[in-house]
Amino acid sequence: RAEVACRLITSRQVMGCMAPFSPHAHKGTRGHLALMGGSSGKSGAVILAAGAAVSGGAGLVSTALPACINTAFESRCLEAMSLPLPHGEDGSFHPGCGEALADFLSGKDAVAAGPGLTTSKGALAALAAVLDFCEVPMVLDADALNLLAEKPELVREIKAEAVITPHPKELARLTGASVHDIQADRMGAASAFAVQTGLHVVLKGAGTVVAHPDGSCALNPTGNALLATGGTGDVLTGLIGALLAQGFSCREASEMGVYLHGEAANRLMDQGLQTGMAASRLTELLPGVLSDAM
Ligand code: NPW
Ligand code: AMP
Ligand code: MG
Repeated sequence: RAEVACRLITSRQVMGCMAPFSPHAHKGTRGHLALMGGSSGKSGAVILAAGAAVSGGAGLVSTALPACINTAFESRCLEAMSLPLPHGEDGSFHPGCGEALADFLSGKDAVAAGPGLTTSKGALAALAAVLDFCEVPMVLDADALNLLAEKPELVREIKAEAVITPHPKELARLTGASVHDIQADRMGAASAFAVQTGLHVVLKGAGTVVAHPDGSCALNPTGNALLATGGTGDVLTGLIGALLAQGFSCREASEMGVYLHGEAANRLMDQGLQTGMAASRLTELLPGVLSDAM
């Protein structure tokens, strides 16, 4: 087993990172996040990610999604804008959405892609367009990672600096290793993939590891098993996207994002919550957690 340099993400490192913003700030100076994902049956994934991006401090959030979930999105997410695009019979993006997505990315400060996307033909075309046209930092999660696992050559299409946020099974699909082997050496697995691909790798699960392209690793001390429910990963993606949109580097946004996300879960546990944490409860706490990090 190769030696991997690993440090702990500390409160001292993260708390104080969020610079108080100028009194002259306006929504156009606070970062515009482009979010892409969602499908029929998984509208919640983009609703959660967009809500977390708003609570994570992005000035503007715009979401490109299949039109069939637009009403659900707009009724649940009042602060974010949406771009409804043609959908196929499978409730995912229509394969012809590429050009519209290229226009959609114009003027955005960061991109988050993958929550609820599916791995359909249309989803693949949508992801390929995003990878092709994105020139700003991005975070890729969920089905964006499952598509990269099916088409490894797409990893080379990533031109921008990028964070990926796999859970162990998603990293297993990407690397071809078993979940068992990844879990047996989480730092080694995350670090090797970060070095191989040049991506910042957030390997999620108890004891989240963040690995950077130089091979260095950071272990996140926050978070707890309240997070073991559907949608918490989608919240993390929106939060990291919001931090990227506000100008944090991939290295900073990945480490701050996992720390602050876990801190929100710790505060809920401190309040006495022991089970049944809806992922949206994290989002409700994020503004307070981020304010404490100022
Ligand atoms: P098992 O059961 O142990 O074999 P998938 P997904 C494993 C969207 N969502 N340690 C575990 O495997 C997402 O955004 C939509 C070890 C588990 O069963 C995606 O687009 C929601 N193993 C899509 O659904 C809310 C671990 O992985 C399997 C692990 C599919 O995403 C839910 C699940 O992985 C969801 O976010 C760990 N820490 N964590 C919505 N409301 O719209 C996971 N596993 O098959 O990739 O499915 O992660 O649910
Ligand atoms: P996902 O699997 O994409 O929904 O992401 C789940 C989120 O919850 C990630 O941020 C994980 O790190 C976190 N998580 C899940 N289970 C645990 C656990 N037992 N302890 C700490 N964090 C967890
Ligand atoms: Mg997930």
